[in-house]
Amino acid sequence: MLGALEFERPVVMGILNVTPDSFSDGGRFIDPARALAEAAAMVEAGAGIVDIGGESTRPGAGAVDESAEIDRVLPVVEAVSSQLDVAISVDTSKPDVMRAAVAAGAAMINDVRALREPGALDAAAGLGVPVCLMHMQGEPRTMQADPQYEDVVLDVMAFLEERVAACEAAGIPRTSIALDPGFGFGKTVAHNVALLKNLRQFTTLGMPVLAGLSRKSTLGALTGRPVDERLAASVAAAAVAVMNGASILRVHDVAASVDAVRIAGAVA
Ligand code: 8Y4
Repeated sequence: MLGALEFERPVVMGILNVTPDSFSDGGRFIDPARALAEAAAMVEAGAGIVDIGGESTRPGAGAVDESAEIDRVLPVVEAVSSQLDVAISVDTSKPDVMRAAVAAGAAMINDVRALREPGALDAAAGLGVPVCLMHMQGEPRTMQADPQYEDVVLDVMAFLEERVAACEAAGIPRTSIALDPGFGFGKTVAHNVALLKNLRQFTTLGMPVLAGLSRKSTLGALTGRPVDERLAASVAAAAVAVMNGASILRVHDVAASVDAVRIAGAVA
């Protein structure tokens, strides 16, 4: 389904978090049936991809053990893959999670560390599925402390070009790569605004651009709203991203985002 990453129209990627704060009783085990119902609602609302992730990469979050991440993600990938007609991306940086998820039906790897973890590049190359390479400065625990760039757009583009070269050297063709500036990952509000304003620059690299702005703190800073009141800001940001060339929009609120992406996509 995502064989070659080419998009005639922008596509909405719905976020399915399978961390202990979602679909669980607070413990280690999540309920795949509840996650599946959420995924089904996203597909009904027009999501073309469901992004399933078991590691929280929010600022300040700690690392997740590899077997715990597989225990969280695998039952949900299996349920969605067997029950729904939708492309699944797996949000992970870990080679064993990539292999297990693709074996269970995931069609894409979404790695916020751009395949920089040991073994990740070779694992992704061996699996032969498309990958999203995201830029992050630093590590989730500390990345928002004091992010610095010479020129955020040029610096992030240079990083992504280096990761594309590493992918090609490992056998992942450019036709299987999406690029993502990584909104919120080691960036100030000004950095995030500059990246959104100049997002079209990233399309000159010749690969589809993924934008993830949904509910993020930059939208809170620009609107003064808490995370649970950022729907309108998120939808507006998705529309702007499409106007500026984005092909994949990673969102929490699929139905509203699909409408916005359709309008922006019609005139982009
Ligand atoms: C409220 C809700 C506040 C969510 C912050 C957040 C991206 C991503 C994430 C992204 C790609 C997040 C896994 C962070 N963001 N993958 N993942 N691009 N490709 N924070 O922007 O959603 S998690």
